[in-house]
Amino acid sequence: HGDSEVKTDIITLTRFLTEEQHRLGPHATGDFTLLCHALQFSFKSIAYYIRRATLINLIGLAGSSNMTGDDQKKLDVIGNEIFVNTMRGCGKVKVLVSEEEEAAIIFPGHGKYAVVCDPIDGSSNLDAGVSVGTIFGIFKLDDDAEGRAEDMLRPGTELVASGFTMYGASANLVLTMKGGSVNGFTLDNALGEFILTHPDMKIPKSKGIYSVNEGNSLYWTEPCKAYFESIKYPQEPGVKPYSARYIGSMVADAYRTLCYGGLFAYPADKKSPKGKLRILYECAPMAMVMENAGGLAVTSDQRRMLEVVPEHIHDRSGIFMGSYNEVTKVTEIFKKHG
Ligand code: AHM
Ligand code: MG
Repeated sequence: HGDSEVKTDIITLTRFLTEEQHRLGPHATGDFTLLCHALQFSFKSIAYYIRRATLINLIGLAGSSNMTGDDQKKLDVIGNEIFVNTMRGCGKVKVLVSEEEEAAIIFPGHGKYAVVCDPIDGSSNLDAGVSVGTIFGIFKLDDDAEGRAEDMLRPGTELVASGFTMYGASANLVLTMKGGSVNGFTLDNALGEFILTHPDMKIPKSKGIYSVNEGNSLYWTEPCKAYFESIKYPQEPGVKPYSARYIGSMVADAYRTLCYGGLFAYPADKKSPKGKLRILYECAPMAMVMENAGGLAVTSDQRRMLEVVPEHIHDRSGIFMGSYNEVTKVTEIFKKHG
């Protein structure tokens, strides 16, 4: 390579995936690579529609609500349709679980993979132009699996890959594979390619930032109250209280936490004893990203998030995730007050 000012030897997601496939050796069939290509197309499409939302008047209610009774926005519908269609079209997916679909979708054919997704998480923020994102996880099915919703009731430790795309100032894709590192890609709109911009992301070990919906504090359990008190009113001389940052869009809060460190929490509380966020397509994929970046993710009863097995595809859990030392502190305080 020469010293021209234009960087010509860039690593696109396509190149990254091809190199990964070669690294896995000759027995890798390329099915996973094809599935990832379909995924990246859905991210590009969703990014495109979000960007155009105000222009083509997509903002507003679609006149339907999803199974949990939330108002469903037009973009939610579109994001879900894009996702379902790309996953069906790639021929590699047998089962798909989406936040927007009450039942698991079973595709005919020989797909070996199962995909979980929240096509547009944080969509209540869309009208205000706040960053939203797509969260996804990929499981590999047993060779003889027929494809049933029950196939998805597994712990996050069995995810072969997971990640999310944040549609912000640019579209940022964070991808991690089982036992691997966390890599960040940025969509170059002109090239239409995700470019590796954040290789081997590591979450800082400690950081005095907390991210939680403080408006729920009336309903918090005693250990939960004790933890947040401890970081807001430190007792040791010279220790500064933590800063609060809460966007209310998990992907954006998680991305900041990954980049700067700190703690993100959506605890189970007296009003929502199971928490708000969904295990399969919100908590587990994020937990895998956090752990592979050197952080931690635990439930409200301080179990490792990735080991939780949901009983139903839409089950929820409390979650505390982020920097290693910050999550460890949560666990210590919960044990003391539990
Ligand atoms: P959604 O899947 O209906 O968009 O809800 C999930 C979102 C997360 O992005 C975010 O972390 C959380 O809900 C915010 O909830 P709250 O408004 O209760 O703080
Ligand atoms: Mg969601």
